[in-house]
Amino acid sequence: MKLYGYWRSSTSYRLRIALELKGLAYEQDPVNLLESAQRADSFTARNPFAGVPMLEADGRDRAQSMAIIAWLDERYPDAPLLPADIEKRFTARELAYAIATELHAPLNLPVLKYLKNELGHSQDEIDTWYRHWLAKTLVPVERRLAQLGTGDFLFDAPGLFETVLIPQLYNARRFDYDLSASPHMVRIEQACLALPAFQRAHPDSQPDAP
Ligand SMILES: N[C@@H](CCC(=O)N[C@@H](CS)C(=O)NCC(=O)O)C(=O)O
Repeated sequence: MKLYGYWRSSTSYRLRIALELKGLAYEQDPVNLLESAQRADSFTARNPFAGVPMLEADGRDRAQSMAIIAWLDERYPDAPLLPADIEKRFTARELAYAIATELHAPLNLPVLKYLKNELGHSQDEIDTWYRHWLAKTLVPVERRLAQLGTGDFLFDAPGLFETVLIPQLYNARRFDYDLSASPHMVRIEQACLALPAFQRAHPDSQPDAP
């Protein structure tokens, strides 16, 4: 398998965590987003979404991180990312999809560039935008974790939820989002970052990290 990603892209980080948790071997071919390599004809011919991650696997170029992760879990059923219990699976998806669908979209690089270049917003205004949309989803996620009384992980071991949460917390810290009122997420983050799978997937461990 070959992963086309970018070291600091949260969706690439998300997919690396999934690959690592499932113990799957993969090569990397970095795509430099700062040089707009994702929009090169040679890349969009393979991935019309013009973004990362893309996973070359079983003779196909696969886009969209959540679809890729679901495919990996079905294709390689060992080390499942979702619990066996249907209600627990629901909870993991409820929280993971909230982050993947509602939080990621307004914070994507083209959105931030549009705010800056087309609408002329300052970096301070963009940072405020970023923190606003982080809170809109991270506050209810934290409340749900408190209701559930979670420990080091959502359930017994890290899975889909942690795969999606950890990259978003990495971004939240980059934008100085205040996590002091989010003890459940912070505890889960600390427990995950202590594990080799998450350390190998971390942006700083990637071949294209500066
Ligand atoms: N829904 C997509 C989103 C992918 C995405 O937003 N990728 C970003 C990096 S995190 C990207 O490639 N941005 C560059 C661009 O859109 O020009 C997924 O989950 O894979």
